[in-house]
Amino acid sequence: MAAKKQLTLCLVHQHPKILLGMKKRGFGAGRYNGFGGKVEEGETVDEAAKRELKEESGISVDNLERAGILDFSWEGKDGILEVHIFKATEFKGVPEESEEMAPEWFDVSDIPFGTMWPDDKYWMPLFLAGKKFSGNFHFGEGDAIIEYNLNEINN
Ligand code: 6U4
Repeated sequence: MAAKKQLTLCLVHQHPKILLGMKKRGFGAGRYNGFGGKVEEGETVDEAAKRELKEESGISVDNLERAGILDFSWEGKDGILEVHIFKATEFKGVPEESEEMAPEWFDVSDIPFGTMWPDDKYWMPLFLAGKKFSGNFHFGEGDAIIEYNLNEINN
């Protein structure tokens, strides 16, 4: 079985607003996304999510809610990204631009799906509704979705 790499993704949701960031460099540059990155050795997924949120947006959170786990894979490429998606509703500090991300608030009715990962529009409604989910997306040329599964998790 292909190795899985664990990543975090954290979105702040203060209804009707959601905090996203324009990724300035690295994987997914040019797209709006939540804040996150690789889980490092010796830290838990939750710790990684809080650290990445702080590093990339300048804000701190005490509590993170687990929202979903999605596996991403690419046609012709080895390896799977296991992305742990978290929701924060309260935070400390002021969102600030970092070397990696430029934070920006959006109304939930105006989320820039055209400039985001193509999977986001599938799971965002579940995320915004406070539902938990799991699934996987398989991408082809130009990160087009070839196949996906998405399930709501009850309880
Ligand atoms: P570093 O090591 O910081 O240079 P970088 O290449 O910038 O790494 P990384 O690995 O830190 O990126 O983080 C990638 C981020 O993109 C994580 O928060 C997970 C997220 N991500 C990856 N694939 C995604 C996808 N298909 N949909 C989505 N987020 C995705 O919404």
